Amino acid sequence: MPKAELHLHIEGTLEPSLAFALAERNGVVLPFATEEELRAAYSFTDLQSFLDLYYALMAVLRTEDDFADLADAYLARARRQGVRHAEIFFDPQAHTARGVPVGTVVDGLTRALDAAPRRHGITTRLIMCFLRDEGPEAALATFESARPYLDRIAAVGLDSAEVGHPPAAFREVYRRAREAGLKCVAHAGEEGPPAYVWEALDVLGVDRVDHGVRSMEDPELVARLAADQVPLTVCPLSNLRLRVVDRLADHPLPAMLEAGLLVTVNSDDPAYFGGYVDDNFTAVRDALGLDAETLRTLARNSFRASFLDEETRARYL
Ligand code: ES4
Ligand code: ZN
Repeated sequence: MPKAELHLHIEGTLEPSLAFALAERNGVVLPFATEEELRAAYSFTDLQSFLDLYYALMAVLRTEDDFADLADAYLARARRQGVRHAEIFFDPQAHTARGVPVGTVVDGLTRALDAAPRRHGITTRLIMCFLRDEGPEAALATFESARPYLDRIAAVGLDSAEVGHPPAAFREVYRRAREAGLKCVAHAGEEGPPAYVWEALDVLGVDRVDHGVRSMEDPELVARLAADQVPLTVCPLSNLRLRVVDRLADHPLPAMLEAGLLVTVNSDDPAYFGGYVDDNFTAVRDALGLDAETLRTLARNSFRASFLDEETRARYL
């Protein structure tokens, strides 16, 4: 089924095999001797323990070619899962902190993304995320250092450790992003409370909420999200692996659809969470008993919620 993927961290598509190949190519020594040893480290139980491994493995990403190879590998797999359009997050601060210039990251990623329509039949957008646990001043500095590349960036986002880092602190960088003509999204309501979703909407003015599953705890928030048809990019296998839900059968996705929310299904960090986007569709179908029409609605929602222009979007609806 043709679909768009709207919540995908490109660094979260780094498979163990590519990590070892890039480590070899760049002379980087990983703290894991074998792929098996690395896979054994995927025993995270919450967002922070996942992020520790996610940031550690990025040490292998150093050159423009590395970022191009990473993105091309994702696009090839995504196409096999029915993806026709992908809006892809990247974390510039996770690379600049290691001495990799933001231009190297953007040039490498856009080389693969520019080739994707012909090579894979996938259109793309790039979303630059700020690491919320690094704070608002670092986000502002990151935004300013990326100004030369903004013509290749569609939107800004906010990710990393959520609890204790509410959206409101990032008001100024979102104001600048919007002033520069960018769209705005933010992770909110994954591990954080509904108040963070309210702030993402009312202080940051986001066009979409990433995750947002904890919005279901606040009926007034649900009413607002439904009334404004604010898209929510839900990531079921991520929620399961990071224990936002104990069992997929307990996932709020059906209740979210029932409440009239504009929900989409996405893979988040597929190399870490046990599946790409169609694997997420299959998992919720099986665990929650979703019928074919509901699955079609979710796929249609992914295009409705995308940043594609109206005319292109209409061709998928
Ligand atoms: C992330 Cl699942 C998740 N949540 C927040 N930040 C992230 N960065 C990469 N994956
Ligand atoms: Zn995410």
